[in-house]
Amino acid sequence: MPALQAIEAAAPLRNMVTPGGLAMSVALTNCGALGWTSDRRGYRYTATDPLTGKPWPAMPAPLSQLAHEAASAAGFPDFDPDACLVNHYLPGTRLSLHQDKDERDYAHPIVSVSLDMSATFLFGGLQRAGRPLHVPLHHGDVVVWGGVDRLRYHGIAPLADAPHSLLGSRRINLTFRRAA
Ligand code: MD6
Ligand code: FE
Repeated sequence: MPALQAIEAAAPLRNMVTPGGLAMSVALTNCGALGWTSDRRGYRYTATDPLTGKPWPAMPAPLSQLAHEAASAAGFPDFDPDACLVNHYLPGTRLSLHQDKDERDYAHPIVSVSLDMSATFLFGGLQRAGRPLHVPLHHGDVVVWGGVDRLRYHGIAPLADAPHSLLGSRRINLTFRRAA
C-alpha cells in the first residue's frame, strides 16, 4: 500500500478518454518502464506520463517479484513485466468487455492482482458476443491470464458497494504486462 501511494503521488490517477470520446469510469495510472494510455488518438504504451511529461514511476521490486512468481507457478517461468496498470474502482465503476491486445507478444501472460473490495470478473470468449462467466475476485486474488486464453474478452461488472476493511469503498486492480 505505501508503494502504491508513492506511485499515485508521482503519477496521479485519472479517468482517460477512449478513442470514441467517452471518459472511462475506471481511474488509472501506471508504474514501470512503460504505461498504458488512452486518448482520442487510440490506445498505446508510452515511456512518459502524458499528464506530467515525466517517466512513469518505477515498478517496486516486491510487485514485479510477485508477478514473476505467480506467472512462474502457472507455467510461464520467463515473465518479466515492464508495465503495470493500476486501476481504481468506486461503487458503480465498470469496465466494459475488451481484449488486451496493445502488447507486442501475446506469448507473455498478464498477471492481475485484486485488492480491497470484491468485484465480479466477466470472463468471455474470443468473440464479444455471448454471456461471459461471472467470476468473483476478492482481496488478494491473483489471476494469471495467458496461453490460449490470452485474447479472451473480459471486463468488470458495475461494482457493488461492499466496503472492505483496508480502503473502504474502493477496489484496486494491478495488471502486470510485458508490453514491449
Ligand atoms: C480488473 N482487469 O480486474 C480489470 N485484463 O480491474 C483486466 O482488464 C485484466 O484482470 C487482462 C488480464 C487480467 C485482467
Ligand atoms: Fe484487460
